[in-house]
Amino acid sequence: MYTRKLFSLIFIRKTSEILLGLKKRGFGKNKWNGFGGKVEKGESVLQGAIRELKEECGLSAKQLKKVGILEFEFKGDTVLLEVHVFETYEYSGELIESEEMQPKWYDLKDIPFKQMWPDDEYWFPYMLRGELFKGYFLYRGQDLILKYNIETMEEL
Ligand code: 6OG
Repeated sequence: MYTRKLFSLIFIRKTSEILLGLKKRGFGKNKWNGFGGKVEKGESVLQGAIRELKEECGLSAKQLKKVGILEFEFKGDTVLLEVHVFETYEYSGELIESEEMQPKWYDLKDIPFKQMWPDDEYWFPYMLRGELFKGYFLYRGQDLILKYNIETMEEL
């Protein structure tokens, strides 16, 4: 029996830059990623995304566009992570470092894939091309992808 856990993952975009955060603690520590986290009981994925964005980097977003859904399985583990990926070009507020994340703008040419989850290198190109996508990744531990699949979607 598998248990599915819902997460949000948010990327703030500019034409040629993307905002990433260096995770300072917990799952994915020392990796650059978007902002986000577990969706809590009683909130939608979108509400969770807006909440996490504000908590982790101080920025507010009214509209987030869902661009992808990722499913992660870790061999030998019955928990499946379902991560809903959002992006926006419109935000307000002051960028701050939080206890969880150290934010930094990256030029799209300099995305630090070597210090990110290995799956990112596979699906980022879809997001950067503006394609909607669904992806599945089977990991062994947290460094090795045993199997993956990505497809583009008409809608999510
Ligand atoms: P908290 O533990 O902070 O939420 N996440 C992943 N992101 C990528 N790019 N690859 C993965 O491969 C991921 N697994 C989880 C979802 C964890 C945050 O990290 C994302 C959340 O935004 C395995 O509550």
